[in-house]
Amino acid sequence: MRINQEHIKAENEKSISTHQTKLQLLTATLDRGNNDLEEIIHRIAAMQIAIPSWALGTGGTRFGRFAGGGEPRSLEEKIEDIGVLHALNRASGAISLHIPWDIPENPDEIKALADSLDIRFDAVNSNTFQDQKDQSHSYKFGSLSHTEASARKQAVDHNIAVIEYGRVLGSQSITVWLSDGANFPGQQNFRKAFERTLDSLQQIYAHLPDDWKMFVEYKPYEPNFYSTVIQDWGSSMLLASKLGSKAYSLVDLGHHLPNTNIEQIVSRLMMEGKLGGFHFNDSKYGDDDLTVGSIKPYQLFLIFLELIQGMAHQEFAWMIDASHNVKDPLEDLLQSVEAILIAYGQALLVDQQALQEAQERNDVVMCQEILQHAFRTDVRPLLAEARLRQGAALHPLTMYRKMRVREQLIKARGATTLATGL
Ligand SMILES: [Mn+2]
Repeated sequence: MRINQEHIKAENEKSISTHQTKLQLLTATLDRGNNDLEEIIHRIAAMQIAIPSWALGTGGTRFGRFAGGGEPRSLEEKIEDIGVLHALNRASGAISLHIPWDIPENPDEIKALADSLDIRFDAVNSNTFQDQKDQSHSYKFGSLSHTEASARKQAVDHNIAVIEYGRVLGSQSITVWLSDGANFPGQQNFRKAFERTLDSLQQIYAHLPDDWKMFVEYKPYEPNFYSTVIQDWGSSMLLASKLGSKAYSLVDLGHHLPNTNIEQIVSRLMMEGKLGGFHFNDSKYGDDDLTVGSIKPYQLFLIFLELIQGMAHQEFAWMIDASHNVKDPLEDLLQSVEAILIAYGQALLVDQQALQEAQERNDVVMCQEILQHAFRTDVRPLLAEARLRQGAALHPLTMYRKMRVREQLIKARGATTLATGL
């Protein structure tokens, strides 16, 4: 289904005066120059978050999956769903493909469809954490780090094939996440496993087009529970540094042990020019894949406070990497994008000069005041204004429900469809 832009415009008209009042009030309260606020609105409007192709269906856990109905049955329908999101918020103009779950069989048609919805192809993702039906070697004991050369070659070849799928569609980056590791002490030689992984990544890197980037994602545990080969940002950055200038680390918010200072990791990676991509989600305990901003919005704000310093010099690949077990996936994604933009907007509000001055004179109290003043500001009118100017909905979630999108999708696709993916 496609969203009618005229419908959005008509709905926006109904609440425009309330919006304008809120915006005027915020502008007056903030005591910032108009140019300054204009700049913030422009930057919010320019932010685009990629939606992964596996996030359009209801996610499951190892205990079960409860489909919500109307799930996309093909890559085409997944792109159409992202088109719905993008029409509503104008901030979801990219898709991140997962191969082999979403192989583009007719790349020309897929590309034309995405173009018509103003959606570009972000990083492609390889999968060597599962065995596919027709594959010769099992990944049960690893892929790029496997003890057997034939299994490693199969995993390398898969990554090269993924690059080719992406190249045809206009992607310019590949994200490699490995589940390789060990469940028990003594199972794996740490050093050999790392060296084999580096060697495999080097072979993939050799096939990377000149204008491409490779993102090396890390994760401390799961599905292996004793060790993983790329367990943290140190190992990830080490690999990226050894690989070369086109390789970067990728930070997934859920891939840290509890209470890790992620904003400091972000700062360190950016300092070395090695932060390439970011996966957004939220968590209470582990890699919980919850809606962005649902548990720790202050952490997200602090991370953006670091990120905006790097955003002035380079582009990052932004993607939502979450799973929706009990929510309508599209509603959940709208919430996640909103949470990202709120944290970004709040970070942009921080008076950087005053903060630096307070830091230099060790005025600890003022440092906290400056940060929390921005964090406690309701920046949603700035987001709404950014959307309004782009023809998107003032309130995307409200609009989604008013338009009865899910009901229409169920009518068109059925109540029992299952999207591919986890
Ligand atoms: Mn991830």
